[in-house]
Amino acid sequence: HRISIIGAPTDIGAGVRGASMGPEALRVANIVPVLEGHGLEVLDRGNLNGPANPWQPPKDGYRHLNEVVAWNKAVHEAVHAELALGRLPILLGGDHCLGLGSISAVARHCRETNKKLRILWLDAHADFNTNILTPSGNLHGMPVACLCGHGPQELIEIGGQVPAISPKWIRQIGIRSVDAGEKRFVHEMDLEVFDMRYIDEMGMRHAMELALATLDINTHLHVSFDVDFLDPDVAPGVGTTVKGGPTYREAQLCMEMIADTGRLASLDVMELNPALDVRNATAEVAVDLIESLFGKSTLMRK
Ligand code: DIR
Ligand code: MN
Ligand code: MN
Ligand code: MN
Repeated sequence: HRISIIGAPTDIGAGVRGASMGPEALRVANIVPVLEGHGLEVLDRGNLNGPANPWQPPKDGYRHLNEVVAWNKAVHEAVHAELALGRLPILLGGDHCLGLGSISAVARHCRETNKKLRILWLDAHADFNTNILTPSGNLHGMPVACLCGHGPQELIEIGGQVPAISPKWIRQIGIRSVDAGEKRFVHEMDLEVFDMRYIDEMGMRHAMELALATLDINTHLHVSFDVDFLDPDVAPGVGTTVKGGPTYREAQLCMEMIADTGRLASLDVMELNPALDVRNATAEVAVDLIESLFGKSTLMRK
């Protein structure tokens, strides 16, 4: 695959400022040369532009809705353009509200090319809130619901088809913080969630075997990697840490098993917050894991 890096420097959907610095921190942690080291052709397309963060309270259960729409439209067009060129887009966030723009573009591309879509959502959170259910009004807690057609019209229609995706296409991994109303909605919509209890009891290997079970030769696999997926001991540089996440080794196995499918076709790396990081260590761990996602392995594959 030929890779295109797209930076989206904003924290417009988050409750803590600083994810706007994520793209540059990932570049400083050498994301481009690391991928090139695996023989991949990488083009850094630079950063998208969008409205500044006005840091206002929520209105009707949404904070910064107009600005979130503007950023997501920019992300949607940029990601779709790379896919149309036959390239593999890596979106560097930015907060996770931009998963809507990215994945709606992937879904549109899959409709245009008759591909089956599977989405792995690696996160501490389900990101399945609505303006009624949300305790915060922060849109980074709502992108999965928006993709499934539950959200403000201006946002859910960005992909050109509502809903952009079916909940059946999503597998969530590493979940350990779901708000009360959100929990009922996840249950109602029957999302496939491999939460931390499942990973504790069954292991990351079994969780990933099931999460990847329905891939075939015609599948476009999208990975949406919220860096808060990782345990805060290894990844402190995020706005909403939740203890009890995957260890470094569990996260490596998760990425290696995805790489082994050979189906990865687009990626989001979201919520890295350099303002809260320790000497860019979280960015370095993220790049290390991305390297595994693109085929780094200790030994030759047999
Ligand atoms: C919480 C936090 N569930 C909310 N969400 C996220 O505000 O909706 N934190 N995504 O990263
Ligand atoms: Mn998230
Ligand atoms: Mn999260
Ligand atoms: Mn491809």
